[in-house]
Amino acid sequence: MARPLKIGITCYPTLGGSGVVATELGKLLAEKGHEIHFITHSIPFRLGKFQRNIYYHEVEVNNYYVFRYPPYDLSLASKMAQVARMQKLDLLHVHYAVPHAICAWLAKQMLDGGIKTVTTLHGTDITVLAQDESLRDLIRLAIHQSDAVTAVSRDLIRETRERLDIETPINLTYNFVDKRVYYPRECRALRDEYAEPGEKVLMHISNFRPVKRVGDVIDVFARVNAKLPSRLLLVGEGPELSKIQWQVESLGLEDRVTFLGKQDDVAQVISVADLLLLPSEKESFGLVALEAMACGVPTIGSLAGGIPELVAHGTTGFLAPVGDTKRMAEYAVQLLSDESMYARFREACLERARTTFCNDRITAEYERIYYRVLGIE
Ligand code: GMT
Repeated sequence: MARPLKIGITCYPTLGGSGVVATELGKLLAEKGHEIHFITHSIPFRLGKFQRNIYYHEVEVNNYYVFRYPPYDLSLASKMAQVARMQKLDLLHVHYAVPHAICAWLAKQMLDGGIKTVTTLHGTDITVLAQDESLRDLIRLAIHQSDAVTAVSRDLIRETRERLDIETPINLTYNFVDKRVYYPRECRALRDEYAEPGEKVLMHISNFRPVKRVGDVIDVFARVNAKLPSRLLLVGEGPELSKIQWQVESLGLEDRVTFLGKQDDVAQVISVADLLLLPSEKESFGLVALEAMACGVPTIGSLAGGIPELVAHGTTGFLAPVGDTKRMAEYAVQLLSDESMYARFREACLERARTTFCNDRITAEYERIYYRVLGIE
């Protein structure tokens, strides 16, 4: 390996797949001997126990009385420059264009250009924020000024180009899961708590935002349950939660659906499921479907965004147009009723997670990008 690097990582530390991927990447790079400096407003929630080569620098927002809105972005940019100078960082790898890539660019100016920046686009920075006229130029600037840009799916690259009208090279770097954490866990006792023998277990995990179409999850489940006795486990919390609770009650499904709230040990929880439901309106990648895949759980989902790049239709799951809950339910029943088909899908899930989305492979891809921007062969 070329020399170990000193890397600053900034992400949204408290929630979301982007925070998970950024944190897991930092941990894996640290294991490979790189020095990782997280520069965030709070400790990334997946950081876990103490690990050699990992440092955390908290961004404190200056609440000076003239500020009507405390300027987090400026505090972050200053902190990035300060950490980069003190720790002699080689580069800043930021997750999300806004505000992180802009802050990295500002930090670079403060350092007279003496640092490289890599930006990873995760989705909503483009699919939602770039629709806002007031932010579009800022996002375009953030992308143009990065020394390298990566995106988590081909679909996101396409959408970035279309929405922002840019030709900057964007590397396709898929998300990954750590195979030492995500594998089929022993879960018989846990499963017995939620389902009778012979019942199927369907699961949905999300932040319960409208884009996840959790209402469709309930609809698919109701249709499946009418054919095969099943249980639905809902993991996560968010703005749609009470609406969904009401929907479950109005369908008389309370004794079939369990709300598990937020869960830390996703690999353990997912292992309980026979199927994951991911009917999102938009999903640039859909990390939870990869987490499920690595635990041997096929996904029934929507043909949205990057999901078809992750879930191989007819091999590791089935996909239907957004909102087509009837077709999704038919696929679910077909898969759950055919033992040998299910066994094939399960094997294919494990194989695909181990190969295409393997942590070693994706981490090495990021390293290649770092060395390239630094001009180190
Ligand atoms: O909207 C979310 O689900 C959260 C968001 C985030 O900040 O983590 O997720 C985005 O990034 C994830 C990690 O790359 C992707 O797996 C999600 O598909 C993406 N969300 C959307 O595109 C809606």
